[in-house]
Formats: sequence, structure tokens, C-alpha cells
Amino acid sequence: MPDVQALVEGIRGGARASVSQAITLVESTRPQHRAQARELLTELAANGQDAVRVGISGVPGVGKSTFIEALGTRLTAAGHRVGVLAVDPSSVRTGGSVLGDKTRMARLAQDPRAFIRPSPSAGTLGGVARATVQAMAVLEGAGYDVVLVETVGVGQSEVTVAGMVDTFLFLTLARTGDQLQGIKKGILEIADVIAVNKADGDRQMEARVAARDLAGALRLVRGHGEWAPPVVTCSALDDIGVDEVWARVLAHREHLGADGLAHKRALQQLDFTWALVRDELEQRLRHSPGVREIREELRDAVLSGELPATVAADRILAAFDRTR
Ligand SMILES: Nc1nc2c(ncn2[C@@H]2O[C@H](COP(=O)(O)OP(=O)(O)OP(=O)(O)O)[C@@H](O)[C@H]2O)c(=O)[nH]1
Ligand SMILES: [Mg+2]
Repeated sequence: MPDVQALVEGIRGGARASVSQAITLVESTRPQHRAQARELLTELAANGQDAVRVGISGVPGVGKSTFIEALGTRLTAAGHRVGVLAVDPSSVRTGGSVLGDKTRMARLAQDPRAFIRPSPSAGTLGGVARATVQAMAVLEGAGYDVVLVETVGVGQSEVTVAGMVDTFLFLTLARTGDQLQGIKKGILEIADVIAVNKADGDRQMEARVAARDLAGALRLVRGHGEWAPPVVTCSALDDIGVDEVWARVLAHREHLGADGLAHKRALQQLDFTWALVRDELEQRLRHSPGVREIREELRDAVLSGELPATVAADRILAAFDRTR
């Protein structure tokens, strides 16, 4: 059982081992660890500084990790301290951790001014999100002033990540016309900056055309007077245009302004509060002795058509209320 006070001191002093241990603590689902994690975060929040929080999403293979390697290396060279976290829904399913892959971030992984942490490999997306938000607080407590959160662009994970960062960067590949429809509309609604990656070699022209088309499509999605997400091209591999992407991220923060950013973060805290409640309720429901007792029997009854779902649901809730 870690000593919270010692951890706090280690984190404030920027000790990597303490940061690592603290993130393991906030990832733990054991009730005792969760209580300690709360204590730790309360201490850290007392004089924590806020980092620039950026989510980076896009389909598998679009170049997220390569981009983070290029961007992160630039940022640390400019004097920043960069934390990298990952939210990987596939690791929730398979128990493996693919994202935050250090082999794609070889230089950054060696960089003393950077800290890379792969996605927690167990639990629900809600649980992973909880751990990630808290890991972000640990990194901020340790003085990392930029936090990048990588998430693969499938399912709910990008919406989840968009809800915990200041700016959401969406990486895509050159697509034109009809292919644009392959990009989910939901993504265009949450993206703050879009970059068409792999704009190198003989794909530069194609990427530029795609960026222009995408910018046009976005103007239809976004309302008048709203932030119009800029669409730029870059090559993460050749480190071309990566600084330009970062400039757009900073421009988005500028657009929000101090009050706008504070308001956005406050709303995120409120959403996060309820997400925590839902996550905790789900855990309690799963472990409720009353529900466990009737679970199998209800399962059979519903499967055989003997019991309607509505009645079964009422019984489960009654069992939960009775024994919680
Ligand atoms: N030509 C070119 N290749 C790139 C570029 N960026 C990434 N790649 C290559 O694309 C492949 C996938 O890159 P990753 O950075 O692992 O992509 P990712 O989006 O992090 O992938 P997942 O983590 O699996 O979702 C690798 O072979 C990279 O070398 C780029 O700008 N240009
Ligand atoms: Mg990756």
C-alpha cells in the first residue's frame, strides 16, 4: 500500500517513479486504492497547474503515435514537459494495450522531459476514462505543461476523450468527394483542428485537395459564428507541418479565451461527475449480492420467453435496492 504523502512529494519533485506509481494507483479499481487515489488527487489539486490538454484521434494507422513523437519532441526541445496518455477501447476488450505504443515514439520515450503511459488495460470505457482524467491530474501535479491523449477513432472513445481535453485534434488521410462521407459526421462536430496526415511523397497534392474539400464540408456542419475548425496538411513521418498543426491548436485556445476555457473545463467537470456516478453505480450493480442471487434465474426466464424484459428489469432493480 503506497504512502500517499510520500507519493505527493515525489510527484511535486517530478520523480518519474512516483508519477508512475501514482498513475497505477488511480488506475486501480480496488476500493482501498480508490480512496487513496481520491486523497492523492485532492492534495495535488491544492496547487496544481493546468496543462494544455489536447486529444488526438483518427483511424488505426493514420499516424497518431508518429505525430505525437514529432510534436512531443519539438515541444520538449522548446522547453515544455510533455505527458502522453492513451485511451484504447480495444484494450478494454482484449486486455492488451496497443496504443501509446512506445516503439512509434522511440525518441520521446527516451526523452527526460516526456512521460508516456499506455492505456490502462482493464475495465470499462468509463473506468478507463476515469483513470485517464486522474492520470492527467497526476501529470499536471508533476509539472507536465502539455498533456496529449491519443485515442483510436472508433466508437465512443473519441467522444469520451473530447470531453476531457481543451482541444480535440483529428488526424485523417487524403479523401475526396464521396469518400468524405466515410468520416463520421460526429467526428466533424467535435473536432477543433483537423490535419490530413501523410502529406508527403506523391501524396502531397492529393492531401491538399482533400484538406480543401474537408474545409468546405465543415462549413456546412458548423453554425455561423462558431469556431471553424482549420484543416491543414502535415507529414508526421517527415515532420513537415507539425508546427503548423500546433499553431492551430494554440489558436483554438486563444479563441476560447481564459473565460471560455474555464467554462469549458467547468462543464467537463460536471459531465465527469455524472460519468463517475454512473461508473460507480454499474460496479455496485454488478457486485450487488441481491442481483447476483437472482441473475441466473432471471437470465433463463428471459431467454425462454417466460418473463418480459420490463418485469425482469424491475426485479433486478428491486433486488439491488433491497441489498445495496
Ligand atoms: N508516409 C507516411 N507514413 C506515416 C506518416 N505518419 C505515420 N506513418 C506510418 O503509418 C504507420 C502507422 O503509424 P502510427 O503512428 O503507428 O499510427 P497510429 O494512428 O498511432 O496507429 P494505431 O495506434 O494503431 O491506431 C507507420 O508505419 C508509420 O510510419 C506520415 O506522415 N507519412
Ligand atoms: Mg498509435
